[in-house]
Amino acid sequence: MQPDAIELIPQPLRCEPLDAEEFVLGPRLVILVGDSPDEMSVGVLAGDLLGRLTHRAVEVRGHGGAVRGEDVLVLRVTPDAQVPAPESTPEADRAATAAQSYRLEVGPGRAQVSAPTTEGLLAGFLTFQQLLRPGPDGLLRARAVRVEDVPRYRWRGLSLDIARSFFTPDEIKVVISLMAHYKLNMLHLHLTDDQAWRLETPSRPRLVEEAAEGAVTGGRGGRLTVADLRDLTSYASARGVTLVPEIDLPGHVNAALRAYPELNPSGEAPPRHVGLEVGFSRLTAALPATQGFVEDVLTDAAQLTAGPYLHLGGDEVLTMERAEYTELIEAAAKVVQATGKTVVGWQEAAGVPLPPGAIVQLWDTRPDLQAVRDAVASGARLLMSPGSRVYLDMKYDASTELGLEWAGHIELRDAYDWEPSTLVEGVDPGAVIGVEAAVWSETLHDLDSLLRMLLPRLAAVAEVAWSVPERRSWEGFRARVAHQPVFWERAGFPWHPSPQVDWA
Ligand code: TNX
Repeated sequence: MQPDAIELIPQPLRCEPLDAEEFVLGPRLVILVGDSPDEMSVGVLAGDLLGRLTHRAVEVRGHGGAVRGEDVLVLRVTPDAQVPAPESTPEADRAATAAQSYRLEVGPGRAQVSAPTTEGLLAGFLTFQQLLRPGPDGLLRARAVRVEDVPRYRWRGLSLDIARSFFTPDEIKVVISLMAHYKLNMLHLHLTDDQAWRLETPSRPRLVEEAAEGAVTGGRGGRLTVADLRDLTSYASARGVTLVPEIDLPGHVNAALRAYPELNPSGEAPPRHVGLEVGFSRLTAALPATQGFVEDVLTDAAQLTAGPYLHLGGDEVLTMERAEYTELIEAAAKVVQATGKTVVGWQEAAGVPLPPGAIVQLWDTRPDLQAVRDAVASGARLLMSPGSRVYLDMKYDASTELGLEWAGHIELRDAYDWEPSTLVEGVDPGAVIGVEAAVWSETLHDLDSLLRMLLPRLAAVAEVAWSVPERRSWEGFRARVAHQPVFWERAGFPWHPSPQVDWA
């Protein structure tokens, strides 16, 4: 049997069909978990998800075992379940990725996920969930398989722009659930831009008071409160997703300049920005108010999120000399470092001396990339977000109603058929920390529009980030993705019926 005949996305490292009956999700389903609170919370989430699928409450039981006649799903954390990272995983990330590994075995009456951590356990459960298909009797069933799986890259992300147009916490949760379904683990939130400032920032209350209701023309205003962010953090964490906040500096700051006029050389607030132009707004290094502002907003953003990363932007500052840009980014990076977080910045920041281990996010492969190579040579890691592959706000083709076109059209195969480790010539493949899709909201002003751009391309990017090159092929992906709409439709998600796939 071909490996692609088992319809999983992303493709696992190893997956072998077993010669046995399938597991039927019948009325006597129980989830058995280990004793730790963390295992119990994965069990509760699994029970909740399966309960929704079966329209029945699913019992989650600690140790004690099953009663005869019950169908059991066993979820357990055990160090010996670890699957070693594959060759193509960068040395620096082998331990972190192996920690996200899992083993799954499915047979009649019993399915078991074992993993070294709860992240791995959750990933294994989600694989099990993807195996579930309705049988002729209407009951869901999973075929008998053995899976051993470990991600290739530790960073499998999606960047979501909630600044141009706002997405509510509930909508962000939908995106997080979708990410988890495809084992994406990093949600980068683009929280600030020219049009608006979305994050309640306690040290600088005027930011949301004055600038949260803005949006691009046709877009939605709104803000995330401190409580919203806390709630999103735990929702995401329960699903294996880490939030990465971005405060975009020193450009993309028109909203901040409106809220705090002392950040302008003239001392006067600029007009609202509702257009699509970029690159015109900027902080000014020589102004006395600037450094305090940068310290306040980055420190607040660091304190409000639990994850180890903080993104300081750095993109598209078109009205500033290099020296001033360097001064501002260096100062901002020091603030981030002082908060204990790892600096992430867009590729323009690569020319600036950054703290050790900083992450440079590549988005534009058109300019000369020497500064990126140099940054890598001095220890930076690279996050791959090439616009022409993974900018999911690009139109699929000329007939796509919404979206932009500056990086070209991106059909499903474009999003799938590329290799992150060789994208930038002359860079050590070991420097690549992972892959991140991005979806900007200039033209996407509601959840349905957003989802139609994400599906099916997000599944493609997830496989690029998770699966080793030897296990990836367009033909294989094309065959497997054809069976994904059952999940999207069950959830009521709109999607783009790419003509490149024979949808099942
Ligand atoms: C480029 S990529 C941008 C964003 C736009 C996006 C639209 C990057 C760092 N900047 O400001 O929203 O293109 O596709």
